[in-house]
Amino acid sequence: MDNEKFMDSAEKMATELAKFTKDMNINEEMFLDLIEDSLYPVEQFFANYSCAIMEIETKFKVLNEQFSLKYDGNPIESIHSRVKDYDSIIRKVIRKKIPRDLDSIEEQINDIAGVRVICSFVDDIYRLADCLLQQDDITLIRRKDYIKNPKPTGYRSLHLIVSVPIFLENEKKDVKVEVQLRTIAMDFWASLEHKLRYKKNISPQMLERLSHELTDCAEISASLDGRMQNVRNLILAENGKQ
Ligand code: 0O2
Repeated sequence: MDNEKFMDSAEKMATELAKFTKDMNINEEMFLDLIEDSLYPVEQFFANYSCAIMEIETKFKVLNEQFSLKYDGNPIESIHSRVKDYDSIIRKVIRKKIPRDLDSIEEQINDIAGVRVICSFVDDIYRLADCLLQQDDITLIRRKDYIKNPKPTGYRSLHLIVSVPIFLENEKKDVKVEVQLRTIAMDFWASLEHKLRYKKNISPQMLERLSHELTDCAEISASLDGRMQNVRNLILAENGKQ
């Protein structure tokens, strides 16, 4: 938007605001307070998920540290977290016909907080998942093993929906987090497939061909993971002999 258009719409908004506050018989200060009050529950809603992410990230960082002492190597390559943005939440609310209130959204959408843990080896995924789930403040809500049962696309990852308590000023609140654990190879595949899926102007025939190609790549990538795991097992066995 160029400067002139921006000034124009800012002026229009100011006029609308003046009219609104006059009609409502409130001053602009009161109007801003009103906005702030109504935004507070939404801000708190998102803040809860950010806090839950911090809790889960810390748990994985602690496990990573401890594993590195015990097994001489870090099982976690990287951790990526995000709170689902407002637009994506609204799109999911519409798609799944979820009532448009915060309680229903909190109850019915499981992936507002997401933590993705990238590991070097498949074994580490299961070991980390077990360690997380045995912690007494973690409740498992749902587990989907797309490594043992890959999606038809070829997608592989271990998905856990967990609930973790966060401690606020005057209350303890259980918050849901989706944890996705995958290897570097699985992550490489998923990231490229995700990007290609949203490419426009691809003919249906080409789309069909590409999806076969991608499923094929997922098989190759899984076989690479298997071989790397074997190499690691052989090294560990050799070290055990010494
Ligand atoms: P984003 O942007 O990654 O968040 P639900 O989420 O419960 O409504 P469902 O089907 O039970 O739906 O969830 P599922 O399939 O267990 O997990 C969904 C998430 O897994 C997706 O989130 C992706 O992150 C990932 N995923 C699942 N299948 C694929 C796939 O074929 N390719 C890729 N690249 N990722 C996949 P979102 O919400 O789609 O997106």
